[in-house]
Formats: sequence, C-alpha cells, structure tokens
Amino acid sequence: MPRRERARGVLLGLALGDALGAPFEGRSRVARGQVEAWRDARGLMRWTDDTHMALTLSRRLLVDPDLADPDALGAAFARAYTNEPWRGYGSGPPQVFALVEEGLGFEEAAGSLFGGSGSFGNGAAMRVAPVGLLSAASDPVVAARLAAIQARVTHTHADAVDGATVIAQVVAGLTVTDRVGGDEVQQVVRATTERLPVGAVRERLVEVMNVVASGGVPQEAAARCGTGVAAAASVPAAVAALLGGRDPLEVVTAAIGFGGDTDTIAAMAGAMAGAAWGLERVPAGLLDRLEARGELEELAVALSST
Ligand code: AR6
Ligand code: MG
Repeated sequence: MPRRERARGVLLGLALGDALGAPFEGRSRVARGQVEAWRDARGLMRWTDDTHMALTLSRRLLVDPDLADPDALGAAFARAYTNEPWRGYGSGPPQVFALVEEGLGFEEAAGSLFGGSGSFGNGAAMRVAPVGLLSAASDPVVAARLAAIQARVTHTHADAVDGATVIAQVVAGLTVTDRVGGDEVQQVVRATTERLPVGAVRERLVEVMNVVASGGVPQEAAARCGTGVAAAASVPAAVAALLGGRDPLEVVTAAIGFGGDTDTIAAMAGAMAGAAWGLERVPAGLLDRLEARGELEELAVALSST
C-alpha cells in the first residue's frame, strides 16, 4: 500500500475514532450495538479537541518540520482553542494558555500545572500522530524528539511525553512499512516499548503485550491498564485495541467498547490502525460524514511528502 494511503489512514483514522467515540465519553462500558448504530446513522460527525489539536500540529509541521519554535506551536494551539473552546478540552491546556497570556513561556507554564508535576493527561498523545507521517520520523530518535517537543508545550509529565512517543513511533513505524500483517504490528509495538524509558507507560505496555500474547482479548488488557484520561492508562489501552484488530473500523469500535475516555482512546487507536491497514475497508459513506475530511486528507498527503 502506498505511503500516502497509510498517511490518509492516520489522520482520517484519528478523526474517525474521535468523532465516533465522542458521544460515549465517560461511560464505563459501551455495547457494540450502540457504536454500530451511530456508525450507521446519517449526518455530520464532529470531532473534538483531539483532532482539533492534531490539525494545528499538522499545519505547524508543514512550516516548521523540526519544531524549532515550540512557542509558535503553543501559540497556534492557543489560537485554535480561543476560536473553538467548545471542542471538549481538558482543564490543563486552557490553564497553560492563560499563564502564557500573563507572560510565561509555554513549557514553563505547562510545568507549573498540577502542583508543579505537569499534566500526565493523554492530550499530548492524542494529537501527536501527524509527527509519525514525516519521513524524518522513520528514525525513532527523531520521532521521539518531535513527540516530546510538541508534548512539552502543554504536558511536561514524563507519562504524557512517553505516551506521545509511543503513538508517534508506532505510527511512524507502520507508515514506512510496505506490507503490514499482524506480526509487523506486534513487532513495531514491541520495538517501541523496548525503546521507552522505564516508567508507568512502559510497564503497562508490557502488560498489554503479555495479555495479548497469552491469547487474552483486548478488553481484558484494557481493563488492566484502565481507560481514564491519564496517558499511562489510555495509551496502552489504545495499543490493546490495535493489537486485537485487523482493520481501522474494527479497532476503533473495540476501543470505544472499553468505555472511559472513549474518543481519545479511539482516536489514538484509529491513527495507529490507519497507518497499519489504510482505509480500504472503511465504508466511504462513513468517511464522507467526517467533519473537514478534505482538509485532513490534504494535510496527510502533504506531511507524508515532507
Ligand atoms: N496530577 C493530578 N491530576 C492530573 C495530573 C497531575 N499531574 N495531570 C493530569 N491530571 P489535562 P488533556 C488530571 O487537563 O491531557 C479531553 O477530553 C486532571 O484532572 O491536561 O489535554 C481530551 O480529549 C486533568 O484535568 O487534559 C482528553 O480526552 C486531567 O487529568 C482528555 O480530556 C486531564 O489532563 C485529557 O486531555
Ligand atoms: Mg478527548
């Protein structure tokens, strides 16, 4: 499958997971039939802050692919938030934007949150997938560096940075591969996990891989790591959905079924699954319902030729 098809799969997979998962956010379990009914409905499917921030990051990467100016990225996030504050943002990013208004730098402001520990939320991981589309990101060191730079604008906690690194490296690893079957996905996840620093994200990824390797269903793996907004829970949960699936719609539906932070777990899972399998098996009618579908595709193609 051509690289640009995988790239389209990443950004549309992210938006699809986000928009399909959004109505179910916060539920403890979501029945498959409920997700299928929403999948088969008609009308525009709006996405939330996950895709909103991923769009902003995509546009910035096209003008500054090294993220040499992180504060310019932060300012772009802040402008997007000011224009559309109703997208379902967590409490952290708007606090960062307000502190920057008062004169702090972005990283300094982000580092002061939550008693000085910085946010461990999944906000840096949910938006990072476009980093994995850059050809430079096929080097895992580059992917990790860019993931961390874009994270630290709003999320300085090690778990948030590690979570973003995982999504960026898995997307990058799968986007550059010519042929992807179940084995390649497992290999990319394992290599990514082994490169991570010791910490909560790595620990739970190991647990997810063990559950899946011993024949456990993704639901069981996700239940072990939790499905809340913490990066250390939701990023491994998204990986569990990826490891249990064979096409993006199936992966996203499974991820929503876990409950909890459904839109963000499904957005991260959808981006990784889109990188692995593209969109061939996703009904065109469903993609047509996605808000800003055309712009997402254009950005994906542009990023994958950068
Ligand atoms: N200590 C205690 N609680 C924390 C800490 C910490 N160090 N870090 C985060 N929390 P936030 P996000 C809690 O606000 O990561 C949206 O729906 C705290 O309750 O930085 O950008 C997105 O779509 C904090 O408000 O947001 C995501 O699904 C919460 O974790 C989700 O919210 C989230 O961290 C997270 O987005
Ligand atoms: Mg969300």
